[in-house]
Amino acid sequence: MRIAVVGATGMVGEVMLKVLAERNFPVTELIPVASERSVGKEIEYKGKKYKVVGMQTAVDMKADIALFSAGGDTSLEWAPKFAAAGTTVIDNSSAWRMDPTKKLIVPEINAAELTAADKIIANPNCSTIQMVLVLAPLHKKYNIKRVIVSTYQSITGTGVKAVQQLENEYAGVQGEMAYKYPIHRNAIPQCDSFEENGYTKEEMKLVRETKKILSDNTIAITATAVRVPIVGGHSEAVNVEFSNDFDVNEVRNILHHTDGVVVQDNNDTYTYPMPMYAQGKDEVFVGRIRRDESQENTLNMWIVADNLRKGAATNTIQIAEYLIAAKLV
Ligand code: 2RA
Repeated sequence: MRIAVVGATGMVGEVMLKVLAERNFPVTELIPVASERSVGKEIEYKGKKYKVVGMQTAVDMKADIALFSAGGDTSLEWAPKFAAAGTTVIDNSSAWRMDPTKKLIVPEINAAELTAADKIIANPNCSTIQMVLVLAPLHKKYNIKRVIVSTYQSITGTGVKAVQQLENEYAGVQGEMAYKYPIHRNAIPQCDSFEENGYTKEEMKLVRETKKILSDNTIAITATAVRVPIVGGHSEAVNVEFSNDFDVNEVRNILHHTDGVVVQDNNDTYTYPMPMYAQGKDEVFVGRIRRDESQENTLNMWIVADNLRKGAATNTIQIAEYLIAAKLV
């Protein structure tokens, strides 16, 4: 497979290259792509060096699949050009996610929706992916009425500038700010910009994308997204009300048998998910599973995942693996 990685020099792009190699993805030709200022830079993949090329050069090379993580504006401009050249694009930005003509895919949930006609496929937001992977089997079994989610999001979701800001603040030096406020010893209740309704874009991604992936607009969802000074992954406190009652042990068993989910839930052994231990892994970890004693048919959970892997790079590559296995590319 001729594979283009668009945004190859960025944080997610670098993880995509790492995961492609780890999963021994059938890459016959790698095309690292980045903005003009990075053209000519060398990247290494599986011990071999490749020169970064610009966008138009990459379009002209007619990759089979292009894995995009280059921001929404770049995706809006260039994904259609890659698609017109016959390349199937899997995009990590928010540009296409809510487009009614585009599929929003978590392979374990809805890969079967994909057809050969899908030439631009949207990868959901990282905080959405880890939540819906856990919610999907429970929705099927108990029917979700409402979700309340609070997120505790890694600074890697913002990018290199945020990681540098935290390191500067650790060192007590003033540097470029990724956020309006210090992130060291702080928690910032704003991820991305605010919308008219007073929620942030990050919070509304959780609301809108979850409904699209689960194909159910009747689910009521509200979210609060918070940035915290850690790097391992995103954590989420999820409260979910079902139409039907449930048994907590049955919930654990359902999740234990859900592809891509690992249950870590034992108070006696202090077993629960934490981003420090989720970092570098591809699974979504769930624990603190307990009935919400304040409301019937309602459950509390704690969900953690590496936002750069299952939240971005790995999910994207799993979509590409599905396309190949289903002979859609
Ligand atoms: C964030 N999910 O964490 C967003 C974008 N990666 O900032």
